[in-house]
Amino acid sequence: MTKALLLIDIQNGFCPGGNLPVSDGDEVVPVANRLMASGLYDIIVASQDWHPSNHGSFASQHRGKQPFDMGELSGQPQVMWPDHCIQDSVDAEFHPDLATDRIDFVQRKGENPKVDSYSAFRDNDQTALTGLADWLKAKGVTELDVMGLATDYCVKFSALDAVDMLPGVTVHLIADGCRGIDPQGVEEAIEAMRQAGVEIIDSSRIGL
Ligand code: VGL
Ligand code: ZN
Repeated sequence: MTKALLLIDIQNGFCPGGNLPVSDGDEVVPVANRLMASGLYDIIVASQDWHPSNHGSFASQHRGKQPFDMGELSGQPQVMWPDHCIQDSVDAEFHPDLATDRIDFVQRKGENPKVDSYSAFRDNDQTALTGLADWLKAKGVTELDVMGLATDYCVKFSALDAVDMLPGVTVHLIADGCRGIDPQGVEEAIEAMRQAGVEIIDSSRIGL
C-alpha cells in the first residue's frame, strides 16, 4: 500500500484576509499539519492555484461583470471570481503556518488565462492535463486522501478526477480538513463525491 495525501489550495487567497476567502479556511491548516506529521503518508502533494493577472476567470477581465456573477470563458459558463492567487503574489503563497517543508511535490494549476482549472488533475474543459495523475501513478499510489479548499470547487473536482483518472486507487475525502464557499454547494459537492465512489471520512479515523 502506498498512501498519498493531496492538499488542495491551502493558500492565503482562500483564507481569511485573502482575495477569495473561504469562511474559516485557515482552520484546515492544523488538520493538514497533524496529518503530515503523523507518519501515515508515503507521499505528500499540494496543489497551488497560480493565475496570471489577466486570467479569464476574473470578473475584472470582463466588462460589466462583478465578482460572483455568472459569465462565460471560452464559450463555457464560468463564475466570475475576484482577482485571486496571482502568480508570485502573497495571495498565492501557501498559508504561512502550513508545514510546507513536508510537501514532496507542488502541482500548480490555472496558468492558462483562457480556461479555469479547479481540479489539480486537469483544466475544466478536461483537455489539458496537469500531469499529477501520471506522477502519482509512477509513485505506485494506491490510496489518496484529499482535503483543503474549497470543498465545493477545487476539492470536489480534484476528488472526482482522482476517481476517474486513477483507476484502482481508493480515494478518501477528509471532511473536517475542508471548508467551502457556499453551504448548499458544499452539501451537493459531498453528495456528488460520495456518489462517484469517494469515501467521506474524518481525520480522527485515519490510521485507526
Ligand atoms: C478555487 C475558485 C477559483 C478553489 C480556485 O481553490 O476552490 N475556487 N479558484
Ligand atoms: Zn482560481
